[in-house]
Amino acid sequence: MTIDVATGISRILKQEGVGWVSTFPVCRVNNALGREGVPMLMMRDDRYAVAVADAFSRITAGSRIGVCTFQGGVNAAGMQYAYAGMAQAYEDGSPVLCITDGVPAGSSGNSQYDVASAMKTVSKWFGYLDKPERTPEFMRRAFTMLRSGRPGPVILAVPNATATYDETADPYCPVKGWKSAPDPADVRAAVDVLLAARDPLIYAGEGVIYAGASDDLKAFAELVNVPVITTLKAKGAFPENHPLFVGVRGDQVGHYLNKSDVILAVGSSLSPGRFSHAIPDAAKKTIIHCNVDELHINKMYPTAHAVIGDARLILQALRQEVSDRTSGAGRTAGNVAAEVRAARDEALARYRQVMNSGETPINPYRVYGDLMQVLDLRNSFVTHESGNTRDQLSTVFDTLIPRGFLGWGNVSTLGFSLAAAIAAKKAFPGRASVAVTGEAGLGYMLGNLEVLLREKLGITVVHISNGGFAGYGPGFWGAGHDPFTHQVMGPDEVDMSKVIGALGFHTERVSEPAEVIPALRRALDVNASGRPAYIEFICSQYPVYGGWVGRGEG
Ligand SMILES: Cc1ncc(C[n+]2csc(CCOP(=O)(O)OP(=O)(O)O)c2C)c(N)n1
Ligand SMILES: [Mg+2]
Repeated sequence: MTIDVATGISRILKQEGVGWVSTFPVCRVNNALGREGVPMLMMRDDRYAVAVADAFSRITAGSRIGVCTFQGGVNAAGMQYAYAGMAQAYEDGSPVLCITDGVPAGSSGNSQYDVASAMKTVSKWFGYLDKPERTPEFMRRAFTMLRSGRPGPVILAVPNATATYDETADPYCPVKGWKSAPDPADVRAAVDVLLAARDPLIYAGEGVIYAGASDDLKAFAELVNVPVITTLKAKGAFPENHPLFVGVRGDQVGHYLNKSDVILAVGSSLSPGRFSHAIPDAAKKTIIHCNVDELHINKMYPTAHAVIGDARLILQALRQEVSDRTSGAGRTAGNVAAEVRAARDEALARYRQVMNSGETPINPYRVYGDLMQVLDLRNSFVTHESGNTRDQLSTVFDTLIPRGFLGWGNVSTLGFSLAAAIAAKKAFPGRASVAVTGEAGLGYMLGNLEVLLREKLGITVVHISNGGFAGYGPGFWGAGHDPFTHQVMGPDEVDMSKVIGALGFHTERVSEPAEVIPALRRALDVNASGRPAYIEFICSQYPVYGGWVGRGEG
């Protein structure tokens, strides 16, 4: 049967289990998606079309691939605006499928912006579908790359969506994706080092979540009796109420990074970043680096032992090896759990104190502490924004299940939290979904709030309303690193709860600490009936949070 390329793509997406596609018009595949019954989540700009699909892939750990479409081709306005979304997905290694118009044959070189070279800088693979018959082949390749190896975005450009081909000539079969197991010799070498270590530390990255290896990480950490830190993006990969959990950031994390002699990194690139810990005095430590491929091995620090493969298969192999060598007893060490607990209690004391603060303006930690009380932490989703909400929440917010909290942003593009909260609602409709933002993130998301009303997405936006870009301004923490660009119109000048309330959201403006919990409860209640909520908490600027450890400390 002869079909056009757009119809072929739509049918293949259905075969691949794609339940909806986020978009901002126009893309020439969209009408076929509509005809074929693939629902479209129409965002209000192209960047958010990408970000929602990207976040869906993250939140489902790639088990359900997020797909988006946006305008490309000769008139690539949509693509140019979507670029920020793709750059974020690429930077963070998210397996999202982006479909766009390709520059038609005969039109290349006419516009200034070079689609192919731009797209190649933000994708694991950029496919240009140059012949209609190649539709199944390109889709197979796309899903192979989305479901195997190191995660990253795939971009498919379709120059002629109405060209036709014979659907029966190359019937499409869904791609399962493949994993690789580590070399047993590397596993043995890693275990030699680990069992001889004095103060080993597990450094867990987001690869653990993509591999579905959280339970394996827990079982392995318990067997070897080794404390665990997680990266920002892996927050939740290890249950944060576990006795071996050290933290994501905070003095206790620095303490353990400094004192460790062996670091077993799993599912983390160990890349030096603005929002990650370096390994202090790395030359004096032994690094075992378990990763899905070689890209990050011997990057920045010499890797003493690499173990290459899928994080779950690696953790299972390591566990088996340790178990065999110790007759199932595991590694005996002192009372590691008690030491971890003491280090956490000491480092977190000052945050726990302000989580109970009765001061006004409200201390932002009071909002976070109350949020933890109101939510069922095993059945909810919270994410942060760029700015202090990221730094504060990643220091204190207890995450008990993978993706109960989404940490994001090797570089953090303001506004992503709304996309993440939408994606979480789509992925787990029964879970409460909360985005915590400052005024800058809110500014980015305003145009997209209509989507929540139209789609009846019961999400709560928590605004830590502090009238400025808190990390930039002058205050009790010093002169501020950018005081000239710090202040915006704050709660005294504009009442955002009225602005957003006029749109149709349930809104409240809260200035009393005692009102935080009741207001959050009311918001979550209206969310349950599909109505979005915005709560403005009038807060102090309180840029206090755990730091990231640098290379030289020790
Ligand atoms: C797209 C983008 N541009 C610029 C930045 C730099 N940036 C990071 S946080 C921030 C301001 C945050 O202020 P606010 O939202 O009020 O949060 P607060 O720290 O006060 O809680 C800016 C401009 C960024 N992260 N993303
Ligand atoms: Mg602010």
